Amino acid sequence: MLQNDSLTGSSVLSKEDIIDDYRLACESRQVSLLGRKDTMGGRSKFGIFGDGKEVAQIALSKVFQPGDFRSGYYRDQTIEAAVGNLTWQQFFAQMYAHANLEHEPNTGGRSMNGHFSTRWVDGNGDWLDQTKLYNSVCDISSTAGQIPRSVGLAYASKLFRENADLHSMTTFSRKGSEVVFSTIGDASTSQGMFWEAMNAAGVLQIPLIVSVWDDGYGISVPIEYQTTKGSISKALAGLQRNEDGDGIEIFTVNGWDYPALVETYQKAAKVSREQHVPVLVHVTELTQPQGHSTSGSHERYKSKQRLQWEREHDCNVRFRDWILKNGYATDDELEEIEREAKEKALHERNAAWQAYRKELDAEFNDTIQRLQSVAGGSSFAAEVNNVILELQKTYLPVRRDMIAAVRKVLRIIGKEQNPQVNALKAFLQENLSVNKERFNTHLYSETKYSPMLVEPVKPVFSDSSPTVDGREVIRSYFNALFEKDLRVVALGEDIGLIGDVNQGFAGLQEKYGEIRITDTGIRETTIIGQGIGMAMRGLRPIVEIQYFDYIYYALATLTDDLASLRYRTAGGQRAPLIIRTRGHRLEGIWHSGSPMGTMLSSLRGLHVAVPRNFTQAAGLYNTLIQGDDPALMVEPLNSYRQKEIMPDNLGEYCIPLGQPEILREGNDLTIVTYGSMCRIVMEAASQLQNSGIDVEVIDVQTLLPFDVDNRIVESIRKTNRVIFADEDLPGSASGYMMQQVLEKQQAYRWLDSAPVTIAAKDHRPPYGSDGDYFSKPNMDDIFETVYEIMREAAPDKYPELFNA
Ligand SMILES: Cc1ncc(C[n+]2csc(CCOP(=O)(O)OP(=O)(O)O)c2C)c(N)n1
Repeated sequence: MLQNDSLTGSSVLSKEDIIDDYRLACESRQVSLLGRKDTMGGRSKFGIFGDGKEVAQIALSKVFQPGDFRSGYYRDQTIEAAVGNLTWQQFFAQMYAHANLEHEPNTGGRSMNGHFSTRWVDGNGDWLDQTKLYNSVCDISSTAGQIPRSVGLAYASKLFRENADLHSMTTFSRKGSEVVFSTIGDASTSQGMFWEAMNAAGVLQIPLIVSVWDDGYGISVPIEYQTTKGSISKALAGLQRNEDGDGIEIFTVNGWDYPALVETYQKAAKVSREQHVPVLVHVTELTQPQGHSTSGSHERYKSKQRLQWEREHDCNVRFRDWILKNGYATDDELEEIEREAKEKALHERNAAWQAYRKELDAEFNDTIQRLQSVAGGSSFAAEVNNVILELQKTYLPVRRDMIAAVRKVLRIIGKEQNPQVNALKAFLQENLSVNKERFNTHLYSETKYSPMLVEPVKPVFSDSSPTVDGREVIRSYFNALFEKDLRVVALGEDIGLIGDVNQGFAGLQEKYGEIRITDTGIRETTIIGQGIGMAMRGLRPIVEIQYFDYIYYALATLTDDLASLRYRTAGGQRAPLIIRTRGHRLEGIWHSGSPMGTMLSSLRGLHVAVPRNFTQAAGLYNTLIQGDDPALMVEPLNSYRQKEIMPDNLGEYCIPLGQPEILREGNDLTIVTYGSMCRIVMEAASQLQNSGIDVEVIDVQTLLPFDVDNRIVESIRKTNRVIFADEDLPGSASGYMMQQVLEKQQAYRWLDSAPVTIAAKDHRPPYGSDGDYFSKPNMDDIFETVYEIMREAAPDKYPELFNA
């Protein structure tokens, strides 16, 4: 009678297990149904649910062990509940955007529903013991965006297994026995990220189990439009491992077939955990009982036949039939379970709603009372009362409504002087600050490990400090770092065997082994993903994007996943990954890029360092490696062969973030710049000196953060004139610097001349020295721009340079 005879060992299912599973499947279904109703009824803005995928997720969760990772997407509510990460009350709290970590610990109300996570960082900023957690990386909405980092999470297991020096990191790994469960919808496998990751996983041989929840559609677009042969397992068949060599294991199983699913996941987890083989589990014939999300109805694009087929193949219905057919429970018993599940879902939903409204209603009543007391003593009572009435009429008022009403009232009566008005003003300020904490925090580390708190240490030079190429400085720094910190690993294209295209790692693979300094395929997105996943597991990866211009390939992963991680978890997760790249001027359209503005717009949440040479780079790396934030380091591509004096204390000195350096003092005009432009600006400054113009040159060193102590305004106070110079596009990073200094530091107050930006031309720089000269700002441009500013201010002192 038992249909699960094929299940082996301790995992043979008992009747109790099966009934518990059915109960969970029913509860999960009920919360999906209720969730949709809640959105339709206006309680939440949006809903997306895991209905139709319950049974497969239960099967997966049976092999999900403490220490393993889920790196999935918005359908995974059943896995999360099954492993105990999610209560249904929390599920609803997230739907309501309950911005309170006690109620919504996944994201503190920051993400829409279906975005789950476990918290890894305790109140002191220390890592929790990940080997005891069912780790769940906070989901992102971008389809397939979860896949690149999954590679890194699984790759970390490989490092933990193969590098004995890491075996002491017992709160992160049990010698690499952790597997990573990644999940993805069938349509999202169309994304390049997915293909890149599957190939990388096959190459790397890592314990990554990718489940494709195949319900045949990506919103309305059917699988035939998405996937070659209409089947991801068929399309990927060439990766199937066989006796000839490595590859991935591929399983295909119907999503309504409970025993087959349980068995499949047992096999998948065993081979992956024990042998570090990547696995694809293609779960077919899944359904979407309520359609894609609350945004639409699937009746619009599914035929009647398809809808009928979905009803018949609903995994919960099939599971029920199987239980009955095999005598594990009677119809009455199952009905009782279904009734209880419905009740439980309702109860949890009501509890979530009450907890959510309780906070808001208390604030609402308080606000009304304060407004009323202000109205009482005001000569504008009628107008204030109108605002109160409007607020009282609001359906399910939220904080926005309350604070907007308070601000409106203050605009009406703000000039009146009485204790109530003052109290209302104070109330507003307090509220703004509480909500700032609620919604605007944790973009960067607020822990004791913030790189902003790293003690600066100055580089030390002595008579015996050698003068060497810049590349030798950075290589020696990496050598010192790898010697000192066993958690540090580096990977990227060409960094292993040849020590990177500019020799920054020359000889270091030989010294520290392939496991620590590793060549990768040409796959920028998963290089970043590999770094993110490793950093999430306590390692300190430095991953390389070979040339800055190629960072665009990985930009989606950088911005959606890495940059948002700490913020979207309200400080619960972090990935202190350092990305190393080389940029600014060299030669050619794809090797001269300095797209700093793009980085500044996309990468808030990362620190962005733009050192002018390798002495500075080494000190900035050393600060970043001690912090717990991610960062991008743009090394100056044309400086690897420039001579520098090698500091005696490499690996010890730390250059603080957000501290500009004055490279040259002057009284007439301030030039704010960074990176490779420093040298050109310094040359211009020295030539300008010959014309009697005394320029102050400031290297900002890091663009994020930017001059945290407002030192640049002090310079402008003295010179009263400023140029922001870089080689990005006009209005890009130079515009950002201008905003930071003129607006934030209020430097406009001290200006006697119009502020000016000097940037590159709008197009990418052509190849060759002439292309560079006529496209990027050069010494002559800077000289003349400065001179013209000075001439405009004092034409008698500075005669026309030459007739144009
Ligand atoms: C990069 C990106 N493109 C488009 C979307 C909009 N979108 C959200 S879900 C979805 C369909 C996903 O279908 P599938 O991968 O099959 O997963 P399912 O929702 O069916 O489980 C689309 C197009 C998105 N979230 N991210």
